[in-house]
Amino acid sequence: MKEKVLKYLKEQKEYVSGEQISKKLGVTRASIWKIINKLKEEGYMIESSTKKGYKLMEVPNIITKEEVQSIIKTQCLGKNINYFSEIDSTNEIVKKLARKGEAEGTIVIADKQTAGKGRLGRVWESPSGVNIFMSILLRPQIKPDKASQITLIVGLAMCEAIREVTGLDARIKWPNDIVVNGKKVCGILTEMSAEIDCVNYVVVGIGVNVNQMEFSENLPHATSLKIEGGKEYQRGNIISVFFDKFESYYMAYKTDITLEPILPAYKTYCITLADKVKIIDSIQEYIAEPVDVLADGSLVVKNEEGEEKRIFTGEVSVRGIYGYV
Ligand code: BT5
Repeated sequence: MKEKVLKYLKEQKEYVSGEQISKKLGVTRASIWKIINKLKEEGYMIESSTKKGYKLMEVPNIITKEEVQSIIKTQCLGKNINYFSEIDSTNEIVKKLARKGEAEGTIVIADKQTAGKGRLGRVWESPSGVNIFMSILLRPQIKPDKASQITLIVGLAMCEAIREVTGLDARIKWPNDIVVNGKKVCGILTEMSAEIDCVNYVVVGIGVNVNQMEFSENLPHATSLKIEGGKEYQRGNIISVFFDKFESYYMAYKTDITLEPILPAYKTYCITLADKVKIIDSIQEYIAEPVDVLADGSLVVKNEEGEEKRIFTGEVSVRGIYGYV
């Protein structure tokens, strides 16, 4: 009921009486009063006047279940939102839910992670109150070798969401880091459970540095939207715009299992295509000229001997020749 009251208050431009809310939502005025008090405790500024009723004046920068539910506009994804003020890793929780049979589109959001993970066992810095840590459960009917393609779709949707909400020139470092002014603001970790020829489920975990102002010394390539944009951003807005975009791309992808429709936009924002890169694989490092990103998500590069090579996600690291991008 709390999310319904919140949504209703958000829709009203003027004061609305307790009686109106209770009639509209079919609950007693006493429960409305309790819910309003709870919302106030969470930081919502709600003006109450005995004559006029209630009016929502300001929304706090939080990403609780009710806040996200009140702004998310998706049709299929995000119908089941689980929120934790503190958790080890949102990916781990989604994996547990997946094993229990939860439906596609289930989301786990956390305000803080105590064991946030990057790829290959790396650590993802996850302090409280400032960033987005969320994971999505997907159950696409695809072969396991296609799962990494979903990460590119997520990267594009988040890059576009960041651009739209902040106006910053966010770019994608192939395959799916998002950078602003050459530094990383978002990382994506895709994990899956699969049989030889079919995927049981995919978990996409996304970490966005939204309002963090300082990073550990060992993270020279990290930045946040607030550091780059010089102002604070509502975390909920970024989540909501992201889901708008991601849902439409993902639904289209599930029909044809190709990245073809998103490639033009992906390439527009892909900073890796802009300049020479250093390719680091398990045996060697070499400088190459980026050529293209293909519909299967691979990156085509030309080495210094003029030979073209296709690089698949997960096989190698791609760096700028003078730094991270
Ligand atoms: C990633 O790994 O970029 C994937 C990060 C995914 C994090 C999300 S948060 C929600 C969900 N739950 C999880 O437990 N994880 C996901 P990778 O490309 O391996 O980058 C990791 C490297 O980035 C680290 O080794 C650090 O060098 C650096 N790093 C760590 N924390 C960072 C941060 N907050 N911002 C930018 N860089 C960071």
